[in-house]
Amino acid sequence: KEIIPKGPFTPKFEDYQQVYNAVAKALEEHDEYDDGSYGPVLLRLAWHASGTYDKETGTGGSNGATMRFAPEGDHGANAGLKAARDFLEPIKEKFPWISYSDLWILAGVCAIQEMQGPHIPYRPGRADRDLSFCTPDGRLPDASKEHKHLRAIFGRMGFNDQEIVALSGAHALGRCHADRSGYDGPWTFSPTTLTNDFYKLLLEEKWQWKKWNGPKQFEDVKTKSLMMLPTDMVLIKDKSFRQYVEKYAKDNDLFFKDFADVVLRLFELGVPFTTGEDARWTFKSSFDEA
Ligand code: DDH
Repeated sequence: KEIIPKGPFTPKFEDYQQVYNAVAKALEEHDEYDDGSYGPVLLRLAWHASGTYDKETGTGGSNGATMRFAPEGDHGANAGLKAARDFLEPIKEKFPWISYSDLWILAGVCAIQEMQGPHIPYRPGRADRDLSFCTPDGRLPDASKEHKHLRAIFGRMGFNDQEIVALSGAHALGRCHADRSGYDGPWTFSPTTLTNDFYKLLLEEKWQWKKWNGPKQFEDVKTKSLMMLPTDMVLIKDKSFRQYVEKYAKDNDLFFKDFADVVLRLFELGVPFTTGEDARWTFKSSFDEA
């Protein structure tokens, strides 16, 4: 006879670690994608789910997973993120008790850790919401803009200059796709391993405008195989931003510490947790000892 448990299933840390392990396994299995990993696009999904937060109105943020719906999924900034959402669909089927909103953020944490980044403490508590919660277009950064735009966009989420620079180190990972954003190319030579290379390359390479028909972007003079967005270049042109680029270029441990702190907060923006900060868990990665 089947034993039917009483009451709703209350998943525990071990259950979420199993979801983590399933995402990590799928990352390893699907090394045919892009530069060999879905990790970067999974991280971008988690960031674009979270980065819509507006501290004044309390709207947006990772609670809701409203990018599943057309208005938000079709925003220009979200072009290509369907690849990440589709990648996670079999995981959602296997663990139907997890909300899409919790799953997307857990996958972002997993992507960072599996690309050898720092551990990012995590707590569940996000609930999926309907399309009436979709945020208006224009809340995510526009790569063609200047320092004022960066401070306005990230200030709206509650982040300062140091935090903007720390978050931007994520561009050590992944690449731009001409058929998604219009921009093209990777920022670093190892786009599936998180390091402070983004900052080092910004400072150490010579950058020039790329001559092409696409949107204005920079290429490195030496190899012409790396890129920087106009908003990336702002981080060394603006004095206040630049001091942090210099710090992180010199000290990978400091970058990892500040990156973990600020990503943790990004991923929790606007989430009505019923648990305290002490309820955060740290998932074991493939690199941790058993
Ligand atoms: Fe980014 N990003 N991002 N980014 N981002 C792109 C790709 C990736 C901006 C624009 C772009 C962050 C901040 C900014 C990642 C993570 C993060 C692309 C290319 C554009 C354009 C998309 C495509 O063509 O596929 C701008 C502008 C900003 C800013 O103003 C600061 C932040 C804060 C993060 C983060 O994760 C914390 C990642 C990862 C990618 C690579 C995606 C991929 O598919 O590969």
